[in-house]
Amino acid sequence: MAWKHTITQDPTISPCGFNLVVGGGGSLLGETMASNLRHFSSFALALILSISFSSSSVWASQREFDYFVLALQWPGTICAQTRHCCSSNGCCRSEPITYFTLHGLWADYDDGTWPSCCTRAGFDINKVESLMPELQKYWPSLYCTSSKRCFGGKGPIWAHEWEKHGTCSYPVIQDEYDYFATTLNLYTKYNVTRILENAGIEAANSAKYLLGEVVSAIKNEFGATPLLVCRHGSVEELRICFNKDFSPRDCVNESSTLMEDISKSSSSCPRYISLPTYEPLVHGDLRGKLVTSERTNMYRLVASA
Ligand code: U2P
Repeated sequence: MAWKHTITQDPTISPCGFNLVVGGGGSLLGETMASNLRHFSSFALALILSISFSSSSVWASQREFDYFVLALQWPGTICAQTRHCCSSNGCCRSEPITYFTLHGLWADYDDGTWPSCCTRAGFDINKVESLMPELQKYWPSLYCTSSKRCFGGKGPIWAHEWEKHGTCSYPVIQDEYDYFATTLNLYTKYNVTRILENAGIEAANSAKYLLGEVVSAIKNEFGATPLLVCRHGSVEELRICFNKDFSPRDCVNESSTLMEDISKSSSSCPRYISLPTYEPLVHGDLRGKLVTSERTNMYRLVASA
């Protein structure tokens, strides 16, 4: 199981990753004749492979996924780890985020593995401009580091999620806009923060909730079993799952999969879990002057040490 997991996750060895590597043959243009001849065989091979792995055949070579995972993050847990701030980090907003935010919509296989980087359709922010207010509010990055893109370079979290997962959700999801609009619709339709609040499960540093109580609250409203990921007893992620027609379904049991998480001891939540709150590291307008707080001063001391 562990090796399968690694293989399907690694974009560099997915069919489309291979396509990218051989696509480099185009750089032969402009070289001297001698050089062209020397490289002719690799160019020919690249050309043949590029044709056979063209984007339409990538779909054919990639086994279709089985179900969707809507992965949500709990900022209270993630933002408590923030050690420095930047304008792109949602944790650094002056007002703490008090609701689950989006991590991504993932196309997974029933065996606990997932495809990744299935086509070369790179993220284009212009295509989702009309969704930007919702993306900023509900799908912020909770880190300062940029996310890895499928074929080199880094970008916003949206680029990572679309390229790694969105491109593998065909034929249910048709394109980049569809991916983000569908994800936002699911997120709004199944408001897990409200579901938990209605069950009396609210964010608080002092409160501990029975894991079973949290799972039942979601199950009762959503209609299927979620998957929780914890860090030191605090909820880090809550995942709900869908069939390809977007009807709720149980998530794949964590004990049989998610070897990566298990090795980091983060998927096994204890019997009692918490939904902590956090105080933003930096208050104020990050583009201009910063209004200091006790924690900001602490940060400055650490930074200048
Ligand atoms: O859990 C660690 C990372 O593995 C990817 N993942 C996990 C479970 C799953 O069902 N599908 C899946 O893709 C996620 O990778 P990311 O999108 O963050 O790159 C998850 O964070």
